[in-house]
Amino acid sequence: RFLMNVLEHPDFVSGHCNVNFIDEHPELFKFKATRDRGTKLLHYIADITVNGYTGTGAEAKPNFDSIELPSTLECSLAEGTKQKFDELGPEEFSKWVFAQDKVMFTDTTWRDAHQSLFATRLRTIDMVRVAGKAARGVPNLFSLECWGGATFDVAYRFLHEDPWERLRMFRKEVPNTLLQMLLRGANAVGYTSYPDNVVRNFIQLAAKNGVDVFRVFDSLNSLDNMHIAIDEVRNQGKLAEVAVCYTGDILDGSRPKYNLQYYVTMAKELHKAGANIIAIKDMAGLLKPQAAYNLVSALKDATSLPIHLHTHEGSGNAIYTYGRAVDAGVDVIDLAYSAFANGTSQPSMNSMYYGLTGHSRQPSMNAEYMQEMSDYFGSIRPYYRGVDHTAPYPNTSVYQHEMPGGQYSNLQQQAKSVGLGDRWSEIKKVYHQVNMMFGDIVKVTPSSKVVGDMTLFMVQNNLTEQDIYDKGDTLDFPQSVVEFFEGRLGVPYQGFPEKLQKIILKGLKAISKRPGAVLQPVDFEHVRHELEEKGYNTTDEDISAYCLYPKVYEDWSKFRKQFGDVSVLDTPTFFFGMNIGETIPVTIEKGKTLIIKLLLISEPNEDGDRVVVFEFNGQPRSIKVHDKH
Ligand code: 3PY
Ligand code: ZN
Repeated sequence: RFLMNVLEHPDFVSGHCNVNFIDEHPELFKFKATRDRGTKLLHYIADITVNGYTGTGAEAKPNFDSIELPSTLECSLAEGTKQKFDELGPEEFSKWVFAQDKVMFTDTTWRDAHQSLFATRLRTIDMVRVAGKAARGVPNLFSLECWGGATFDVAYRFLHEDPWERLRMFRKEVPNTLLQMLLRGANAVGYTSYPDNVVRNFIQLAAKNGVDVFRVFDSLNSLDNMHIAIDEVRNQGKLAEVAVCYTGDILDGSRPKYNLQYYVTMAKELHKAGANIIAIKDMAGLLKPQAAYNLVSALKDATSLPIHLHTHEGSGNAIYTYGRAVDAGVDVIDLAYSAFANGTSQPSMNSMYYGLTGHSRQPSMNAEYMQEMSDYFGSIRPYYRGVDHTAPYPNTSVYQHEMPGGQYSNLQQQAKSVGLGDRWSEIKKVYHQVNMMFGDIVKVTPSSKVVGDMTLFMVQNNLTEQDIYDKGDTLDFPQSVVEFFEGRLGVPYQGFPEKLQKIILKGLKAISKRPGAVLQPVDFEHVRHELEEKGYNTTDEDISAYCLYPKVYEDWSKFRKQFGDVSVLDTPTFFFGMNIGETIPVTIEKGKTLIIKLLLISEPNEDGDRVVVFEFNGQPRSIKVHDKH
């Protein structure tokens, strides 16, 4: 180690050292407690075994059934939309999609399905294991939605993974199908507005690492907040799929704010702004079947772009909604394998395929293989039971509360964590009330989070709507709510409710420009230097992640130093640790597998520390862990 310290010392490297070099540099004798990859993993396993996974607590690892792997297809990889797109480029590809008679499917199993069902916790290892099989067995999809939305920060924050690495693995495994991500316009993959150059840089890197289709939306349907993203996606030669977020009910004449004309006007504006495809983003599952028919028909009349419809099953009507949309000529629809479908997720791809039997627009798919894929996802879903709590049956209350599918499971968890778990029905009602107080806004990340924060604030403090108006000047509103009324996410359609805005801002001035226009550009080289000094990675992707989520990125970097790359652990071990006497193989890289056996766990000493003894590649290894119970 001493020799390494000398060899790595900057003065030694640059030749600035004399005979007193060693005497003048006492730090050469400081040896960093470097641990090898295996030892770091043992520390993680020991900690999880003793203390449990954060948020779900210690539980003996259950006896899960073995994984049902889809069969290995010997057939060569069929060409798909990726080759078509690379050959035609965005404009011509968009025309090609428009000209298809058959409806195309986007598979959301890898992003929105698990974001909506179990708080985005699906680990890379469980996806990448079968991504290549999906590419072979289900090759004629429009796209795989596998990145963006909440997956970016959750990967770092809760799964201790590198989301960029996940994307690269997908690209390698799936060379024939377009890879799609969800991008929150000026909010990128975050919950706030970012400087324009941060958004552009992020898009450049996402494109470089493998994203083909960027579904761009804004949480207030503000085109102002999407221009930069659309422009950069187009600069990269990628597909700009731009979304109108659907809220309210075009069939309800008593609530005319978001009527059919509103969506038609917006779709035309998106076309003018450079969209290659128009997405209807029904993030809560509010689009009723007849409304879908009317809306898709109207948008098909209004623009010459393909229409890609996204919805959530929640109410139980979504597959019927898709059926009507297909009748109206929708070009692409979003679905997930059955085992990850329904509830707050997308409708089942398997069911939809069969549901279109006899319909002239039924796509040609390998239904048996889709079933095998679903069986696989069904076999790994129990691993996530610690976070997988949404009801599997339809709930039409979504038509009242209008909470996005991706928010539902998260807000419920959040409510539980602040002791409001038993007031969930009330929370859903107050959520609707808050939406109306805010002027009936589009609710999707991050605007939905603002409504959620205000809701929890009111329920927790037992505040009625009237209380807010009567004693608002004495209340300390959540930061996200104050920033929202300052205009930091932009301005909602038809503006803010002035009376409430005044109460919440307490004299603070709202910004009058697009949020991105008032944020200083970031100096990426400066950030690189900062990360270097802190001893973190300094790739462009790391810098981008740090610009979006400084604290999350730093915590992840520290975690990595301490525990290494835990993404290589199988999911039961990741969440539950090991049982005494159990042996697991851990492949840390191709051809390098560690064999780990848990031998015993001591009683805690008076400081609360336990010793966890493993057999590691045949050698005994003891790890000290503080028991936090
Ligand atoms: C996200 O922004 O993560 C969403 O899924 C919105 O629907
Ligand atoms: Zn969604």
